[in-house]
Amino acid sequence: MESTRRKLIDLLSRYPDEFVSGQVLSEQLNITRSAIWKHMKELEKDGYVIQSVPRKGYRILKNPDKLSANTIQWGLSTNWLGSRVIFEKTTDSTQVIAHHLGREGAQHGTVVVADEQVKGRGRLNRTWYSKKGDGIWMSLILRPEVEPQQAPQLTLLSAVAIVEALEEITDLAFYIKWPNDIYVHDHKIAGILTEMQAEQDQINYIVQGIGLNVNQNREDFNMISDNEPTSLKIETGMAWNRRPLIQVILQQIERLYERYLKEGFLPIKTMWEERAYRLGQPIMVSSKNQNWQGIFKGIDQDGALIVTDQKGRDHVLYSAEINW
Ligand code: BT5
Repeated sequence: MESTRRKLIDLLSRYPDEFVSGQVLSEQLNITRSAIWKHMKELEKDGYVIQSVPRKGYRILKNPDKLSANTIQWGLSTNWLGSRVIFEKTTDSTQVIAHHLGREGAQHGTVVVADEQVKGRGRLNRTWYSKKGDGIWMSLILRPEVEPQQAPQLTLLSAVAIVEALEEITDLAFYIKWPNDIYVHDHKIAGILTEMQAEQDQINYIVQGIGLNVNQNREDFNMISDNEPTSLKIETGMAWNRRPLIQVILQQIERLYERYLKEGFLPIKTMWEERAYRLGQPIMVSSKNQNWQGIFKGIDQDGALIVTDQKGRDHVLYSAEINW
């Protein structure tokens, strides 16, 4: 966001119930009062509702619900994640844009957000429904200096971060279904899709897609037959503003990512297992065209799934579908 406008918002937000005079704003920002007025008009285009009263000054009546690169970045307290934000009103998939940017050399921490995806995708090219204005559909470009085989750990890392973010803003408990689904009350609310471009022993870039259902109603999911998804609105009975949600998620991911670089995967593994959906319970495993039942024991040092079979032997699975 243009830095003057960001400062302007910061100043006005410090006194939410008071007017701040044009004089004070112009002195603090070292610009003319007519420049202030022009900036206010630009902020209104971003969805801010600003009250301006002669001889009193300005105050913010409403922060925008509308997403834009500016509104996402204002108030975002990360160091690198989201330092560049690309926003699209509608697009096929934020993954496609992020891959394109990744190939072109976009910086680590670039974030692509869309209001609507018309070809949103999950794993194995499954459809990801991404209704306009009702969810968080975003892709992160990451350039981690870790081995390519460690990339799946980043899915687990972000899953923990998203759970922490959601628990920070709601009173609900969220769980992670291995490897990439976030669950609440036995229903899927979010999914993560981690895709990688790598040479033999080096990651070129990772595109990590995050889809989180926010303001959908139950009937918005009628077309999904194989599970019963949910949204924050369905679970909490109220609508949510996506902008602060995106910010908390990015903040949590950046925080955990830095911890991962310093301390490795072990702390993330522990946090993940604390939030694992149905840990210790019977599960159905589908892998390599075989279906079998076992007990979900946990994850290993790499983030692979450990399932104990009926003879008591542990199996370490790097890719599989699990069900109940
Ligand atoms: C995922 O795949 O859960 C990963 C979803 C990643 C979506 C993000 S949005 C931003 C970025 N851009 C993209 O195009 N994708 C990423 P998977 O585990 O394969 O789950 C897919 C299955 O979830 C589908 O087959 C449906 O059954 C179900 N599904 C589809 N849309 C859903 C939704 N909005 N909420 C919950 N479940 C959904």
